[in-house]
Amino acid sequence: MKAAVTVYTTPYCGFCHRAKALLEEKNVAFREIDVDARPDLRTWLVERTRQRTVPQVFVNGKPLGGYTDIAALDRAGKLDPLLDAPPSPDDAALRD
Ligand SMILES: N[C@@H](CCC(=O)N[C@@H](CS)C(=O)NCC(=O)O)C(=O)O
Repeated sequence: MKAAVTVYTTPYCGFCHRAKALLEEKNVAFREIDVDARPDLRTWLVERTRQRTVPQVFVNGKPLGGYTDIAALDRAGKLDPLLDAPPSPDDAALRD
């Protein structure tokens, strides 16, 4: 899995744990950013994803949504190809 994966989370969030577990099952390395005490990042995430929940999973700068979204992509066989694609300098920048 070559993609650059970032997961925005909060502690005590069941969907965050499930998203991370799915990625860990696939041996995907990912960066986790805790937005619990970061209202600035929360605001940016809403602007970027149009969603107000965590987790928010980004692959090579592209927002994929939360756990149910990546699980649906996985069931459809569409997640692994995204995770196998290497990052490019043109990828949208993320915040931390
Ligand atoms: N379908 C979403 C549901 C995510 C969700 O409901 N997350 C909760 C935390 S586990 C949330 O963000 N609630 C609103 C909030 O914390 O502000 C997913 O699978 O990621």
